[in-house]
Order: sequence, then structure tokens, then C-alpha cells
Amino acid sequence: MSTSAADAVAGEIAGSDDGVLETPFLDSERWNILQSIAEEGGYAYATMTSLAAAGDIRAAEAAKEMAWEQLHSGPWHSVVPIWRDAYSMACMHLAKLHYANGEFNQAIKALDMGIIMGGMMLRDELNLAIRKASEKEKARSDLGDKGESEIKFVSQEINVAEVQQSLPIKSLSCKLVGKSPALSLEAFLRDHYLSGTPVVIRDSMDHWPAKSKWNDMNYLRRVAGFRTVPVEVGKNYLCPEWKQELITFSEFLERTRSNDTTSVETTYLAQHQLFDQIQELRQDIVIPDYCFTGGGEIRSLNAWFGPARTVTPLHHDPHHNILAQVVGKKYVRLYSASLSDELHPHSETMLSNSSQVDLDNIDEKEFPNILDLEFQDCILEEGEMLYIPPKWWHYVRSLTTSFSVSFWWSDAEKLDD
Ligand SMILES: O=C(O)CCC(=O)C(=O)O
Repeated sequence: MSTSAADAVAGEIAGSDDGVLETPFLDSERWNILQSIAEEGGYAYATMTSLAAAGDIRAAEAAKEMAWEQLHSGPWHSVVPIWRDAYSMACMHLAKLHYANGEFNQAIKALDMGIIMGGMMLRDELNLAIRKASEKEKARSDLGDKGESEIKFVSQEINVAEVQQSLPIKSLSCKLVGKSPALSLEAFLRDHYLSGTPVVIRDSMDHWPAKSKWNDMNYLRRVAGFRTVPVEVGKNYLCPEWKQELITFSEFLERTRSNDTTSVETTYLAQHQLFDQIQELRQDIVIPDYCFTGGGEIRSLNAWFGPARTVTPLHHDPHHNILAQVVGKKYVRLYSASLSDELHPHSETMLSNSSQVDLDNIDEKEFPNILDLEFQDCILEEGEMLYIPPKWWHYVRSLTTSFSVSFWWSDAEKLDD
């Protein structure tokens, strides 16, 4: 589109509606939220928010900053919950003001921050606002499907012998996780869910739109490039230099593409509830029926997207897990839940589900028996889903650019966990 045509579209959009991001829920709840904040000592926040509601963009920034400080004043679980809603509320005010100025990109960024860092009270309204602002931004920046050719993340087969050298010692030499094509729900329940036995399920995600769409960088950029996402930067979350950043999805896609060939630090979009945040990507996946066999409840859907060589160190989670491999390949190693003591969990509460053993660099003096422990492993191929029973230890390394989705669910009798 020529500059003048793009300007004309932008002008039309800015003037085509009343330029207002409507927020009926926020409008009706504002005083209740402010009262709760004031009870927590947030008078300055309440003053700034009132100014923001009257159209003062600096006051909206200041209110967002004040709430941000509260969110970072101690461990995440000790934050008074109303401050999370206060953060979303400040983000919403800021977004409204950017939107009114035709600054849709900045409005979307503020709304994403509200979703990623804020509470649940305004979640539906933030999502609706994102949808509206995204339509404007897509039209303004001419991001529609222009029939560009695909830019594939993964196009070649890997050299297994070469890859094997980068895997932890003894990999793929003992017991492989069994692979079952089109496993029936009854067989899954009987042979895996109830007995706590891992399995790789084949041919059960061929119908996901993601299977034909997510290996294309242009598709992902088109639907979500202007969204803000949290990423992890560094070797893995147990390393001291590891950090988290908030970047646009476009920036993340660029880093992922270049990370395959350069030595820049690994950026991993890991354990993020991306599908609660970006509805277009949620429509590309389907919750596997296996997740409902035990009568439990879905706990979270997480995205794990990054270049080759991301590592999630050995750890366990409390829930049933199906890790679905949409793009690329991963190496996964599993140790039974019964081996917990032998795997030397960290003593700090925050890390007590992670092992002190670095499988990529085993300290045999400190952990002399590790190499004797039985494990199962596999290369999880595109289109396969791995069932990891609760509390089973797992180590995961990507062998190519890789995009996986994990589905965590609870047992029926543990619904109040
Ligand atoms: O894919 C990964 O890097 C880790 C996945 C994982 O730890 C999980 O699904 O719980």
C-alpha cells in the first residue's frame, strides 16, 4: 500500500468510530476497586487513576508505575491481589488514552501488560479491547494476509548422530518411551493415566490448524506480531545470568530465526499462558480428549516456543501433562516420581521441584549414583504428544526450532488444589 493510501486508511480508522475504547465493566467497578486500593494505603494511586479517567495520560502512566512497584515489592504470591487488578486498571486507562489518540500499537502494548501482569477482574474487558485495537492496528499497518510466501522455521531433517552428541550422557541408550498410534481413550485411561505410565501418542493432532500454520513465521507475525510477550533469556532458569524480558512477538520471532545460526543468548517463550492472551492462536489448537478421561479439570495451557538448544532443566510438576509437539523436535528424558530423593531436589521452596543435578554437565563427585538411575527417554517428533504423569521428573532440550503446547490437568479428587 502506498504511504498516502495507508495514511488515508489510518485517518479513516481514527475517525471512523468515536475513537473510544468502551469499558463498561471498568466504569461500573472503578469506585469499588479504588476503595479497596485505598484500604491498602493506595491513596496516591487512587488520585492518579481519577486524573487518568479524566484524560491525563501522564497520570495513567504514573498509576501504572505505582501498581508495578507494588507487584514487585516482594515474592509474587505475597502481593495483595487487589494490586494486580489496580495494575490492569491503570493499563486499561492508558490504553484508552492511546486509543483515543490513534496510537493503537501503544494501546495494545498497555492492554497486553494488563493481561500478563494484572489480575483477573478486568480480563474479559482487556481481551475485548485488544480485539478492537488489533483490528485497527492491522488495518493501519496493512498487516493483512498479502499472500506472502511462507518463511519456514524448520525445513530440514536433523542429523540424529550429530544431535546425539549434544544430549546428556546415556541418552537414547536405555528404555525408550513407548509410542502408540491413535491410542483409544480406554487404553489411555487403563494403561497410562491410572498406572502413571508415560506414553507418546501419535496421529492425534493432525486436525489442529496449528499443524499447518505455526511453521510459518509470516503467519505468526501476521496474527500476533504486534503483541507483547514475556520471554526467558539465558541458558536456563537455574543459571544466575538468566533473566526475563517483555518483547513484541515479532522481535521474538526474529530472535528465534537468527538464534539457529548465531551465538546470541537463547530466548525462550517458556511456560507462558499464550493462548489465554492471544485468542487467534488458541483457535489453532484443540484440547486433547485424553485430558478429560479422569474427570479432572484443565489447569493451564502453556506455550513453549524457541530456537534449537533451549533447555528446561530436570524438574517435576504436580499435574498430569500432555506435551504436544507442533513444530520441530525435542529430546525428553523422564525419571519416575519414586526417584525423587535420588534426584536431589533443591532445598529452597521456590526451586524444590527442580533437581540440583545438571544433566548437561553431571558432577559425578557430588552425585555419584545419578548415572545408575533408570530413566525413559525419546525424541518427541512433530505431531506427537507425550503424556507425563504427575510428579514425574522431566528434562527437555529442543533439537530444532520448536513450538510445543503443554496441557496440565488435575485429578477429579484434587479439584481444590
Ligand atoms: O518443553 C519444555 O521445554 C518443557 C516442558 C515442560 O516442562 C512441561 O510441559 O511441563
